Amino acid sequence: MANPPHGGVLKDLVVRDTPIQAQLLAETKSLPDIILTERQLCDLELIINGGFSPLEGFLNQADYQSVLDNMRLTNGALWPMPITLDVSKDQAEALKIQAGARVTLRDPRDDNPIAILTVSDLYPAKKQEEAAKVFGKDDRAHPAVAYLHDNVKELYVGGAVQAISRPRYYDYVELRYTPAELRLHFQKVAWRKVVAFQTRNPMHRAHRELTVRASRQRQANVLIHPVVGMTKPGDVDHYTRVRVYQSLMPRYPKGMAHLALLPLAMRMGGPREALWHAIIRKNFGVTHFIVGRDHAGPGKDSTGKDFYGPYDAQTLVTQFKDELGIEMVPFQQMTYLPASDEYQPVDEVAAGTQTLDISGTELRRRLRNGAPIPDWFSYESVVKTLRESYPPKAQQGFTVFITGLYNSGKDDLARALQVKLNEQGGRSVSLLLGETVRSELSSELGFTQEDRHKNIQRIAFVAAELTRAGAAVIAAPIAPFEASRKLAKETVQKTGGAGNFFLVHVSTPLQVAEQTDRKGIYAKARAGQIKGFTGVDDPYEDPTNADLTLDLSQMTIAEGVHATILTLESDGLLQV
Ligand code: PPS
Repeated sequence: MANPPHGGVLKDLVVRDTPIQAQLLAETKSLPDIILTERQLCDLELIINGGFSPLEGFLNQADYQSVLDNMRLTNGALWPMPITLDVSKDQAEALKIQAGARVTLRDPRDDNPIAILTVSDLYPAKKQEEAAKVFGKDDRAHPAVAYLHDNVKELYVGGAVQAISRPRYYDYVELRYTPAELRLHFQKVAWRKVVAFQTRNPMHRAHRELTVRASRQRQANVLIHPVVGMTKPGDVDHYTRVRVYQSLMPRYPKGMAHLALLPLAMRMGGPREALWHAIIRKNFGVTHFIVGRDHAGPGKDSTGKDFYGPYDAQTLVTQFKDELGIEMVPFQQMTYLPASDEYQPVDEVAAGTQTLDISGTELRRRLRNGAPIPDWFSYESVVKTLRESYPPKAQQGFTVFITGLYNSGKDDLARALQVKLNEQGGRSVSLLLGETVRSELSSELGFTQEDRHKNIQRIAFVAAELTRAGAAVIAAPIAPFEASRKLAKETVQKTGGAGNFFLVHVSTPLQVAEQTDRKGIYAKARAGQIKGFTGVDDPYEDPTNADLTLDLSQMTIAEGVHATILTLESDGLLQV
């Protein structure tokens, strides 16, 4: 028998509203729409599938205040996290949101109607109070507090929802279980006691050992229940993590453990979040829940101190032990004992015993450098998956962005660099010369500042996509404006990841570029036949932040290429 849900009844609104689904769908045609944010969609999915039982919608003002003050709904049910639907004032006016109004809530990805909300009330978000009461302090270093101030609109809409359909997914569909489906699964495989493990990170040997220990202690089966909604910004993406979990599952004795994905939007709320996680797991039919060190911890505050103590979450969950209806399995951090080749919670390790650990930062460093990750820390299959998603520098893409005056030698440098990188091998090399881009991508653009900016952003877009795919990109436009170059760098760094962008300034003086211009373009510009020519009657802003400055009147192209190659090498990109 699976654990009864929080409040006694599983609020599976999809099942409840299936008989009137056609009617609701027809009604959506005449209703105003709210296109949900990613976080609102995660919340709504768990409202309509019963993961957030006993909620049947987004909190009204009285429940919101009660959750902030007492971690309870006004009916007394324990509920630590405000689940609110935020809208802007303009949106509320435009959609005529007022008590009694009905609004369609739509999936932002495909516009599908997920539910209809009947508005109970519209009230102001108390952002500072919410931050202080729910997350401990109004400090933007906390990701949920930053989200609250930067993303959450000023008004909350309360009200119950009627479900139309679940959000559609194409990824890992077979691993996504609703509470009802998971309960059925437990029944099918005859699991009476289930201990759930919550995670937003890749799992390694320590996590496997911890869950096996919890299972032994409580004689319960194991549910690996990772969050695939929103986690902490900067976390490993969920595709990689799910592949990691899948590769780890065969490490459990057959039939002992099961993997199911949870579309939760985490808040990193430490103790309150742990309580919330436990309630959610209870709704999924789970009987035991692991709370480890620094559960759902957001890291350091703006003064460099941890937001929460490492075991605050355990303390809070213990406080509500009797009414919670799901048993916490507390754990201290696991550590490796090389002498006995086993993992133990740190509090159980005898004084003087040698232990080994690899921190998250150290793991990222080893992935970046392709350094070994020992067997005692992780499994080969897990490391392989991580290395595919986080290739070492030597396999990452990069962009060399060469800027300089017309006929400064930048094109010759770019071509020679292409040859050298082709000789090196290992990457596909793409050359984006100014003239190629102008004819293939930007043929309708002229040479106003605005058009030049557009041209550079198109180059940046292409370079970023190629860099992300692991290519070596050499771009060589004039790119006379600092602001355009800065944005290009940001685009490549954001999309291409890893920050592999190098700005090379070919600083050959105008006079030399002009003297050696065999095509006579400068002469035409001087004669007024070409207007707004860079260096003649249009500015070139010298870069202030170039990674390399090469005056090709003072060195050969070959020397310039060597210098560029050495820069790439020093960054670890060319290591063999
Ligand atoms: S920019 O500023 O980065 O968008 O310029 P870019 O795309 O590199 O284009 C340079 C080529 O366009 C020719 N051309 C001009 N350059 C600068 N200013 C003006 N007004 C201008 N008009 C035309 C210039 O000769 C370069 O041609 P290629 O074919 O590359 O030699």
